[in-house]
Amino acid sequence: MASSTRTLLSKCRTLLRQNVDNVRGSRRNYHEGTGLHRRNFNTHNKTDGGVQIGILGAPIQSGQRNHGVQFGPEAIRKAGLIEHLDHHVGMTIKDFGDVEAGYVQGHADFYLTGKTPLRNPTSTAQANSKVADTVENILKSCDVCLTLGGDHSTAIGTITGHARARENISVLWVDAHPDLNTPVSSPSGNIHGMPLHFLMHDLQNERLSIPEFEWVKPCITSSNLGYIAIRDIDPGEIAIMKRYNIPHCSIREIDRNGIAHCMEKILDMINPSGNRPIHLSFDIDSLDPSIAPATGTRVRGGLTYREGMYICEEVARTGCLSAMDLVEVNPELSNFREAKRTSEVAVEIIKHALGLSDTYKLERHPQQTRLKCELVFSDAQP
Ligand SMILES: [Mn+2]
Repeated sequence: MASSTRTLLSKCRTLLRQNVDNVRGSRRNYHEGTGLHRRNFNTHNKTDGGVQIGILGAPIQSGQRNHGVQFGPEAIRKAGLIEHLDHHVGMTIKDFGDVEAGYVQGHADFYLTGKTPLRNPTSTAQANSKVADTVENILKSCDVCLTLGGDHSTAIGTITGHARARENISVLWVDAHPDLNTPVSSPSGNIHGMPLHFLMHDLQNERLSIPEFEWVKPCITSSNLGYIAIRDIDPGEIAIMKRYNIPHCSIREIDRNGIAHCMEKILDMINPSGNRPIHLSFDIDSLDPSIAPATGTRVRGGLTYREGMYICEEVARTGCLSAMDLVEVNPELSNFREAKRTSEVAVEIIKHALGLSDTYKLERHPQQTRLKCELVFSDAQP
């Protein structure tokens, strides 16, 4: 190798190391300096001194066209979700079962909205109305509500229920897609690509009058919403994101700057003072299809396993997780082994978001019987 090439390589390595150190340094300051993860807004109803996680299944499939996504909650439970969470001291799991999500396939309920009809608004709206009521109720007695989808239209219900129960929520949307279409801009007419347009204050002027969805009140603004890992974006969505300056880190930005930098940036934007209840809406298709193949809208070039887990660990670290969706696991879209693998990854995602990853050490306080989880469940007051 020529000596000039070696010198260049050596300079590159030095620069890279400095960059990594900078990112690490700012990360440290961010947490230690602001005390971000010391915030805790969940102070009610802790009768046993532990943390209560309410789990709800939302087997909604009417927001898209693939059969099988309604079996997501069952698949994730079968992958051992409850068993994985239940043995942690200081954590109580309440499984509220599944919401009744009736669906008449081929039901001709659509509206002419330009290019494509809106598909299945009646089924989707009715099921989500029940999800909203149930999530709201669960959050009266539980610290965190975990909803298992189902397709991503489920977020209409979960975010509505969350916003009814807690004030000033922020939403972190982890997904290959922004799911920000309006019924007019949508190329498919699938409601799982439009949940956010129902929920955002900024987009109400673009909202059509759809009687089934009249009950959905806007509850988030564009600055309360952050995207991470998006990579398959429709033209209408790009226009909306630019118009309202919606915080986002695309998969390309993760490539360029690393997941640590991106999480720091996005959390800082949607939860600047570190005390807002976070709604983590995790679409399994954010992960690369090689890791989570059993899902309906696979897009190559997704998050690695560790990037996905890191996102959840950082959310856990804030101490602000208040509700979570894990959606779009469809066990019928792949063979048995791949479906099982996808469901197991879903369980891992949930564990990491709840602060139970093996790599992120839990500490047992010497004087306490329950685990002191400095991630989600810190007792320290701001
Ligand atoms: Mn989605």
